[in-house]
Amino acid sequence: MHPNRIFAALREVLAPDAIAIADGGDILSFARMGLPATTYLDSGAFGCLGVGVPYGVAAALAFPGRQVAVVTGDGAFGINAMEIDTAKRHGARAVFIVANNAAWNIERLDQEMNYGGRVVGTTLQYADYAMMARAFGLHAERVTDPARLAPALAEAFANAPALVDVVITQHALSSDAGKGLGWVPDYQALTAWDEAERRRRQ
Ligand SMILES: Cc1ncc(C[n+]2csc(CCOP(=O)(O)OP(=O)(O)O)c2C)c(N)n1
Ligand SMILES: [Mg+2]
Repeated sequence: MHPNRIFAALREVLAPDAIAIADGGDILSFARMGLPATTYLDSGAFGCLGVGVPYGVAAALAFPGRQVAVVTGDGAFGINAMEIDTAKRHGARAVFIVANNAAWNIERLDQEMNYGGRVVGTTLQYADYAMMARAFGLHAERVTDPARLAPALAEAFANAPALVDVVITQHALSSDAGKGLGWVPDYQALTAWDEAERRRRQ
């Protein structure tokens, strides 16, 4: 499944006042282009991984009447994944959407494209994050069929806090693919935004 399917499905289920949060590598670049929300938080210019889940918990507690959608890479999710327990215990009704590509993929792709295909330390496993979430008492579903995405998200928002584990391909090229987020652009966080800013300034 292509990661952009997640944003297409979110467009079907998010209310206009929804709060959207993104965290990860490639999935962050895709989200910056495709996540439909007017209230939006992410890991900023330095791309500090791990903020997604705690941002989601905080946003859901601060705005209990609004949908909170956290789209996070599986790598980024792992950094603060335990905080789904906090969400459950404190009734923070966020929906955590794990873009599960079994990799720190923006780095894996960087190694594949720019380091002679020597992939070292950047693969994960297609772990069952839905099973993990159920262990903490969250509603959860693992989605492999794109047709199931929008209904799974709707059910997640109805039963939040919830987690939707979406199995996606490693072979989708984001606008930042190939640079591994190793360089911080001069003006804007996303390469595509930085290039637009340069054109604007000329
Ligand atoms: C705290 C921290 N450690 C390392 C990095 C470097 N880094 C940027 S993106 C990335 C991979 C993220 O993997 P994942 O969250 O699974 O997203 P994907 O690229 O697979 O969509 C890494 C390791 C970072 N930005 N922040
Ligand atoms: Mg990943």
